[in-house]
This record gives sequence, structure tokens and C-alpha cells, in this order.
Amino acid sequence: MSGEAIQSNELTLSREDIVRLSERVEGAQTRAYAIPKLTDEYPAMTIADGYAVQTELRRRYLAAGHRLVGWKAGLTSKAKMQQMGVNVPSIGFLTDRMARPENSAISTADLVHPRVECEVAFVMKKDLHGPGCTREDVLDATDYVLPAVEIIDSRFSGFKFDLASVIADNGSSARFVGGGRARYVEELDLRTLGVVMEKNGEMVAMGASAAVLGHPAEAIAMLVNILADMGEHLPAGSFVMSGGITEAIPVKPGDSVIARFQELGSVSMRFV
Ligand code: OOG
Ligand code: MG
Repeated sequence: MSGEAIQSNELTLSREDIVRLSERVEGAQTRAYAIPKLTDEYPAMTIADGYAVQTELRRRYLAAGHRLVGWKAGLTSKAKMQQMGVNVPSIGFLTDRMARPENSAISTADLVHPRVECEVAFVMKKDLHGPGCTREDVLDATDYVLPAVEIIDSRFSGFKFDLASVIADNGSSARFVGGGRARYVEELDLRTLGVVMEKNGEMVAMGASAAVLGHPAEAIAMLVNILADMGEHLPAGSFVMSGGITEAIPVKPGDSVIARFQELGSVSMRFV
């Protein structure tokens, strides 16, 4: 990744390019095929360009009747940053169409190359506005937390991308499953929760929640501050995922996955 240009906050894409790229990403997401990363065609694409494409993508889905249910922080742990070769966190939006019930069979036919990751999810009881949102603000605005598994699916060939491209692809968001046991934040130390991911009965990943920016609420504060840059806020009632604690594990039809969280119970699903 060529650093500076890509990380700048300047918009380089024209309105036409933004619409074109959002249509390209939407096609790949809804028909489940891989595309080259967008920076192959637009090498000067910046983070701001990535968010402009993501915002247009969100507008298109909402216009088509999808409902916004929340947001996600991504690339918030060292394990994820190293796995994906980027060094700045990102955010993406979550819709009703991405939610799957706990214990359900999740189709892989409509996904490109899905991977699963364990996350702590927050449900908000107050609106949050940035800039300047802090971990304390987040904890005060949280109704409860619950364990979640995110099923990410980069639409880029080989799961290879840079920050501008992955932001345009809505942070690889595809499906998510919340479950386990909802808890009030006052009852927990959110930094020290251990998590273990099992695939087909074997442990494939483990970690502790502090992996996410030292404290998962820190990731939500960062998300609120990025939303503020985009002229948005985090409304009460939102479901928010704070980012993968461990690296993401590939899944295929026939796999069953269970994520066990200390204090929060477990979340399971199978893939067909
Ligand atoms: C980007 C999505 C990152 C997380 O929790 O870190 C993400 C990717 O790795 O494809 O959802
Ligand atoms: Mg994630």
C-alpha cells in the first residue's frame, strides 16, 4: 500500500466515478463475484474516496428498501491489521438483510469467500455524536453488549485489498449473527474477556477483547468520530460491532462454527 496518497482525506474521484464504483461494488456484493481492487483502476484513491463510494452504496441499498440497523468497526485489532496488511481502522454499515439468526444454516452460495470472526457487539440506548466521542461516552450510551460472529466476505480477488478499496466495499461486511447472553457493561470488564473460536469441534482462533484498541468501547468511540466526519451520528437502538478480536477464519459448506465468549456465552452457526 502506497501510504500517504491512499490515507489522505482528500476526495479525488468525480461524482460520476463514485456512482460507477458503487454500482460495481453493489453488483459484486449482490451477485457474489470477485472483482479487482478498485485502486488497480484508480491508484490515487484515498480513504475519503472509499467512504464516498461506501456512502453511495448505502444510499442505493436504502433506496432499494434495505433498513440500516447499525454500524461496524473493522481492522481494530493487531491480528486483523496484520492479516490484511493495513494499519488504520475503518467503519462500515449494517443492514437488516445481513442479519442471520443464531444456530441457523447460513448459505455460502451467495458469498464469494466467507470468513468468520469473533466480536463484541454493543446495543445503544442513547444517540452519540462526534467529534470528541470517548470510551466513557460510549459506555454511558450503551444499553447492553452481546457476543457476535461477523461473516466477512471481501469482494476483492484473493481477499487482497488496500484501505481505500475495502472501505468502498463496506469493510467486507456480508452477514452477522448476534447471540449468547446480553450483559450490562457495568457488570463486566470489557478488556479481559477471553474468546475461543471452534470450527468443526477444533479450536481455530483465540484472543482477548483488549485486542480491540485496548478496549472494545474505544473502537465504538472511533466509529462515532468517523461518522461525525461523514456528517452522521450513531442513533439509539443501533447494533454496533467493535471489530474482530482474532484473525478471520475461512469457512465452506459443511462447516459448523461456535464462538465461546467468557461471561457472554456462545454463538453458533453452520454453513451450507
Ligand atoms: C475487513 C473487515 C475487517 C474486522 O472486524 O476487523 C473487519 C476485512 O478484513 O476484510 O470486519
Ligand atoms: Mg469484523
